[in-house]
Amino acid sequence: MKFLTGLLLAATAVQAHYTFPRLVINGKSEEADWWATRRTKNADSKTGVESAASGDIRCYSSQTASNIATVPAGATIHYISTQQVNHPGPTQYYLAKVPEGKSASNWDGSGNVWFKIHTTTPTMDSNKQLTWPAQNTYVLTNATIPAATPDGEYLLRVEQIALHLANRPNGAQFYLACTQIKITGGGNGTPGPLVAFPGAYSANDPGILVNLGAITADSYVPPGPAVWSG
Ligand SMILES: [Cu+2]
Repeated sequence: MKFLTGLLLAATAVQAHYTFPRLVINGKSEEADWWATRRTKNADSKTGVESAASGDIRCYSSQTASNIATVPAGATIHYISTQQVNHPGPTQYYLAKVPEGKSASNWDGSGNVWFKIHTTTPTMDSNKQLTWPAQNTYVLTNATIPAATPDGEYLLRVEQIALHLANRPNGAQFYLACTQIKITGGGNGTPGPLVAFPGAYSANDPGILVNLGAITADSYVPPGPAVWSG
């Protein structure tokens, strides 16, 4: 019996990590895992990226996806996780417009091209723990594609930053994925500020190197640029 309990605990520890293989657009999921979302390097291991300076911080992938998902501007989106997102930390969404002559199905997302469209803020729960929206569920929090986003192909980047070990350098874990999308019915906004991955984050950012037990909900500062809301 004791042996069995140990096995169950070990399995639980592995399942603490997660990947985001499916984008959901206005309530409709991608047809299959990794359909338009680029299969991430941790698809099997589920381990997070631990260095904000790593090339893996951009899309955590070494391959493209076979499809491009159509996303109407103004759409509500979220991702489905393979495991419960049980680690505290923000969920953020970014977009990068594919340059002329490239396609979402082959572009690598390099350069100062990424703008943030959504972040989440924590609350203090009754146990004095900082908790983020959609924590401990299989679905990441909703975001809206700003209506003013210009038409065209984009990479959509989702991340959830696990901060349970973030009180030591490179202790934060980044769980992320990029999806190949085509935005339709958009506007003529000028998205920004634009940042690069890697580059947008540093290991010492107050939202990355942080002791969650020592801050208030109001004082948490998520890493990266301000949100562009269109
Ligand atoms: Cu974990």
